[in-house]
Amino acid sequence: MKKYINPSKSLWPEMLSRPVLDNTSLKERVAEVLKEIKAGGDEAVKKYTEKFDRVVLESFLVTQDEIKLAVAEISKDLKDAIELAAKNIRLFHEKQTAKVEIVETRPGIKCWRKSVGIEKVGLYIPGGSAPLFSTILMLGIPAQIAGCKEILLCSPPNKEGKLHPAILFAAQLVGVTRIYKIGGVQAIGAMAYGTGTVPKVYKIFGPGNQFVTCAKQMVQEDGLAIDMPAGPSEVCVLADDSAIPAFVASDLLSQAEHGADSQAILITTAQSILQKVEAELEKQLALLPRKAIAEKALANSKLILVPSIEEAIEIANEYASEHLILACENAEEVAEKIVNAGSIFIGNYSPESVGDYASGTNHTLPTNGYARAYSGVSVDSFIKKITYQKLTQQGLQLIASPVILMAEAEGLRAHANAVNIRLNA
Ligand code: HSO
Ligand code: ZN
Repeated sequence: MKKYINPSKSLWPEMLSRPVLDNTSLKERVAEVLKEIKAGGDEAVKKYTEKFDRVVLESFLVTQDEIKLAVAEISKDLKDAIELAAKNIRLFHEKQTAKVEIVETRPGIKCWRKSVGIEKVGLYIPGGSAPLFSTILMLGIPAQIAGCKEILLCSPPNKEGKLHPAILFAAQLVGVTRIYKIGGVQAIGAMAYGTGTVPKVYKIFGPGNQFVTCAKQMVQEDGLAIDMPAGPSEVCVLADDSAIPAFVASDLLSQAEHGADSQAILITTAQSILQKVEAELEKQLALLPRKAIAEKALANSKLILVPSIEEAIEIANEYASEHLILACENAEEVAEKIVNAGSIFIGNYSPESVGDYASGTNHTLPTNGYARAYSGVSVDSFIKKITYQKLTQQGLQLIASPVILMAEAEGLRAHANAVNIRLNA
């Protein structure tokens, strides 16, 4: 890990830079696959599933029998854990719905706004080295609360043509309506354009590798909505001398084990913490099954020593981390001073892992500095809000003259007429 001791402000941009990915060579290949899926539908999906996932599938749709089998396959303990996590996530997200309020702006002029679930949404869940079934809870539960009617899920099949049983269990638990064994760019293309077996959706959610992310950006150009621009996962820990070095190191490593391009940043006001965390990192890293991945991620990571907590806060706001852990005195007060972060973990007993799985908050969060302007996924991400107005004849009389005046001033006579014609009727 690169170390910065009392870095001057001119060093901050380099110090807080994220690993940059070059996707220019990727774009052409992704565009080619998307084009084929759009034109060829299921046949093209089949071709690319064979090419990339190395399996020939007769049907991509997961059957009820397959789901039953998978549910029977996973242990009771894991099922209970997933159910408990789902319950907490549901409790937290249920409070995100707003009730309709009618505002009478003038007598006889009523306005209101209603949330309506996006009818058809698609969730993408990567396969690969770690099947993150927890993400199904994070996307499926808010989709269900929002009232989305069709919730599709795509995930790449393994070489036996199967999905991980925990993926199927989580999907049926949160009310996913159809599950497909389709991965990568093919999955994004199938959900974006529709095929014989996959209906077209209006918004696509979920993490993925560079190819999937690139495909999501491309279908967005074609008019589809996506959850947010995704990048490698990251954590920032802000620690003073009240932090516990072993805890801090464990948090940095839990981020690092996600992927070689993950980033973990420690900002501390205490020299001794910096040294002890470094020693702990070495100790804990050696014991990790995903050591090789975590080691690579640590190479992109930074240890920063600053003279004051105020400066640490300023740097944390500048970095705008996806996850921010506050392991310091008066952590709740410090949290009040944070304006840029995806999700904040307050105090020594709030590791990122709890938010990743089961505290109740959502783990689909803005990366790559997007936390300056974007929020994580919530029920809001699955709804659009329709506004309404209803005027009585008297209500219309009340605002007729300002509307007519403004319309005339904009040179829009037909607008003025639409009011006048009613007044004179
Ligand atoms: N930290 C990841 C989410 C995750 N962690 C899933 C474990 N499983 C991105 O926020
Ligand atoms: Zn995680």
